[in-house]
Amino acid sequence: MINPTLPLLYSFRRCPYAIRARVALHYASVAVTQREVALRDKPTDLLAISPAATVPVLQLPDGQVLLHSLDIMLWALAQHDPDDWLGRHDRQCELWVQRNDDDFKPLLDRYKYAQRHPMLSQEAHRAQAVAALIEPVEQTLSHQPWLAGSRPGLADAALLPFVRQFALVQPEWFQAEPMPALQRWLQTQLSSPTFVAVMAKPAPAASTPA
Ligand SMILES: N[C@@H](CCC(=O)N[C@@H](CS)C(=O)NCC(=O)O)C(=O)O
Repeated sequence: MINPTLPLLYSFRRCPYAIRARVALHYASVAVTQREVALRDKPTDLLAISPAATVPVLQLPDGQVLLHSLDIMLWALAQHDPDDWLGRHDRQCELWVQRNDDDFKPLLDRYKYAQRHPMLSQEAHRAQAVAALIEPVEQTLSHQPWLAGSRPGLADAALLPFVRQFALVQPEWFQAEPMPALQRWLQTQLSSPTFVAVMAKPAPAASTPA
């Protein structure tokens, strides 16, 4: 049953964009009704409000619709921002997100689905992804614990699900690589109560009694 007084979040559990939106909503303690979407069978009410029909989408009770993960994050932080992530949302933070979304994500997809891009070996795809984001993040984190400095911020949450995906492609290779700062940063966030909560499996839809 959908509660019309709560924002409605169309989500997909494993989608990195949806994960970053859920992390921000959870951090901001914003209650939402969450609707898990099957990407191959999108609900008609999602198609009606989102021309691109991507997830996440957040529909607010006043009818406003947020179609991008970053807009959902910023909206959530505007509601409540207990550790002042917005205070550290500067040009550098924007550049990290841009580098992640525009440069790293397509390379990550090629590394993940290397057999669909046989002009390069999987190792070569991986090396491109490392150069685009992984190496610069490791360098930054080797002299400060978080991307914005001494405290976590929006960039850490925004990049986390994508770096997680990268780590999961070849987990043994990832663990063996000398990237201690990045590995610690990733592990700290993956074991945080917020991340654990947002990755909980959605409850199955209630079945109609026979
Ligand atoms: N710019 C969007 C991108 C979202 C996106 O691409 N989500 C993927 C899933 S991870 C999606 O919905 N793809 C559409 C599809 O698979 O049909 C955002 O930041 O929210």
